[in-house]
Amino acid sequence: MTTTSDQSVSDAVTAGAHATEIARSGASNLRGAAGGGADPARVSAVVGAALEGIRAAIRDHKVTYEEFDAFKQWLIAVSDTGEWPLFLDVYLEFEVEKVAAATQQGSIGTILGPFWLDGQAQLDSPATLPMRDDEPGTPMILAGQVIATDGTPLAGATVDIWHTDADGWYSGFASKPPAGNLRGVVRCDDQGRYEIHTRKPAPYTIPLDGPTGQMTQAAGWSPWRPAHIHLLVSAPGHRTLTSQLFFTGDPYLGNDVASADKPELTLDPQPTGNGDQVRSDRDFVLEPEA
Ligand code: MBD
Ligand code: FE
Repeated sequence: MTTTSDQSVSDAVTAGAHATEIARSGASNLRGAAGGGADPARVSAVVGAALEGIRAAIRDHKVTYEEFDAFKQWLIAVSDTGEWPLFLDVYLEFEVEKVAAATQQGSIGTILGPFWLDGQAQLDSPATLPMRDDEPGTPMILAGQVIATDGTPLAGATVDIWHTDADGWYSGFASKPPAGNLRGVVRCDDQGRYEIHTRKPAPYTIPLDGPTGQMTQAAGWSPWRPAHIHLLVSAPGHRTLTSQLFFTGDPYLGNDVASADKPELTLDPQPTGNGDQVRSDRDFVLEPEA
């Protein structure tokens, strides 16, 4: 893992290097092992279409040599900063997810993104995520049940959850939160029920000091994602659901830089009467493995 003590290293480089290290092994891509095969017709069709898209942009917009050189330098910077996982997950993953979702049953999901980490705290429901003594933000309970498409409660289900703190930082990728903060793998009870105590996350901006953020701002696009909770919901013999949950009233809903928010994934947490604590209930439906 990249050191976070060197303050001269930007958050973009710190996050990028770590995300690249994970993506290199393929471990972050839980939906598809072993990538595209070597079928020449498919390579020609897909790569050809992608290249033609770029050539069309050059023709249609009369791209100059200065712009071509700037493009080269930008691509090199994406590599140098380790931002390929960030760039690809922000600007392309949602289309891949749509393709995958077209043949999936059960709860609607969305993209994984670049910030999942393996090996986090294993907790039994009801569980409190690892957090600092003075963890800022609104205390929040997320609870529900994991069931199969035929309605059977799924004993042995787990909910792998990760999200930013109330300042918008991910542990493991930003220097502020300690390792493992607001991440955990929660084992459901024998009825597939889970209850997770955490803090409400904040909206997130992609790093503005790296090439992905600079491109975004150069185009005048918003670099923000609405506040969200990432989830991987699993049960033996069932397809893992990759999802995220958002919050009603979030100013960035419908304008997510990663195009990953969906109306079906919006929570409306309600006060529990216990201080400023809020709660949302959400069930997940998993389809049997093919
Ligand atoms: C994120 O937090 C995220 O979830 C995605 C998909 C892309 C960039 C940052
Ligand atoms: Fe995220």
